[in-house]
Amino acid sequence: MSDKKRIFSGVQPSGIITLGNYLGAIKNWTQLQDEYDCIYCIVDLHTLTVRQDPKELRQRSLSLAAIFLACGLDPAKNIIFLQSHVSAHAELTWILNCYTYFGELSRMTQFKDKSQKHPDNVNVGLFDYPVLMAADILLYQTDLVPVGLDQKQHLEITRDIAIRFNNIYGNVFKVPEVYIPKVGAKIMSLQDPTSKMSKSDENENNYISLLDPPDVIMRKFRRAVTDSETVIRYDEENKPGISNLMNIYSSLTGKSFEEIESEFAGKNYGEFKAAVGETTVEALKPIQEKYYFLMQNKDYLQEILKQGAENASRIANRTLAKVYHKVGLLPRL
Ligand code: ATP
Ligand code: LTN
Repeated sequence: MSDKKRIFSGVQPSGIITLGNYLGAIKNWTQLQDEYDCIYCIVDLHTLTVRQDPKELRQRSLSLAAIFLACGLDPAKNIIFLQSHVSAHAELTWILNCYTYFGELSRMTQFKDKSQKHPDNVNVGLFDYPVLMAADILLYQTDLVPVGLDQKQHLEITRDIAIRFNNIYGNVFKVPEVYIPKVGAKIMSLQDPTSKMSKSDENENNYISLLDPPDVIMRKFRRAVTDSETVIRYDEENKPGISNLMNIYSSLTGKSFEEIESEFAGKNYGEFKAAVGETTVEALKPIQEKYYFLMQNKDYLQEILKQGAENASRIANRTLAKVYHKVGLLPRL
């Protein structure tokens, strides 16, 4: 095994990923792949907390693998796999459930938000979501977890569970650190810039999908909600729409907010939106080309997932065996 530090992160195959997922998470993953040992998981079990169409879910899981590769993740450098292919995730979840308190899970904002969104299906899985996520991370003795800002609270509970378990049984789990990008950590909805851009949003105009064709991208940006001023200036509180567009533009071009403000001084919102749209179209073009090419070769994608699951299982089962032993389960001979 290499002495590089280990990264673990995941994305739900709950829809086609958005520009938010890309800028908040996946884009950074590609920049970390040389420096770290990276494990990237398509967290299909997590999506079951919301009703899914089985056929579509299968299709989206494979499609997400293609998107990972299209975004630049090299399968020779990273382990890419499906959560449901490594049974240790579900198994460790059960154990960790017994070391997690009802009260702390009740405080999770994602749980509260999603319960409100799906009041007819507030299932136990939704409540337990953070524990499965903790199991994902802790199984791999992860050093660093690159995620968007919305996942910070889940990382905190993961750390709390790990520390609690270690305090009882000695050093079983590495306590992971969160890695949140400086820009792009929270891309907001285009129609409601006070809430997060989310791939399972019912209104398609709220998000840019990574696979949206150029005319759709341009249209969605053109319609993005702004404000009644005319100045392009970063001010999250009073100008959430424009600030969100600046965030997207900054994250794609590497330009600072000051640079953007002077680039668009004297220009109107329409011109700025068109520039953000064009930059997005250009950034997504090579990703989309690669994606459609990969989707013609499903056997190749399946093979990567198979290899990934084998490599991931090897690491995960080592941690699981240790945990089983520590808590007093008799080994199977
Ligand atoms: P869902 O809509 O099904 O809840 P989601 O779009 O919120 O999904 P996840 O699969 O839960 O996306 O998240 C994958 C990664 O993308 C996580 O690291 C998460 O923090 C990041 N992420 C999600 N939405 C955004 C966003 N709007 N801005 C930045 N990062 C984001
Ligand atoms: N909950 C995460 C997805 C996720 C994840 C993980 C991220 C599941 N398991 C482990 C990092 C590490 C989300 O983005 N909603």
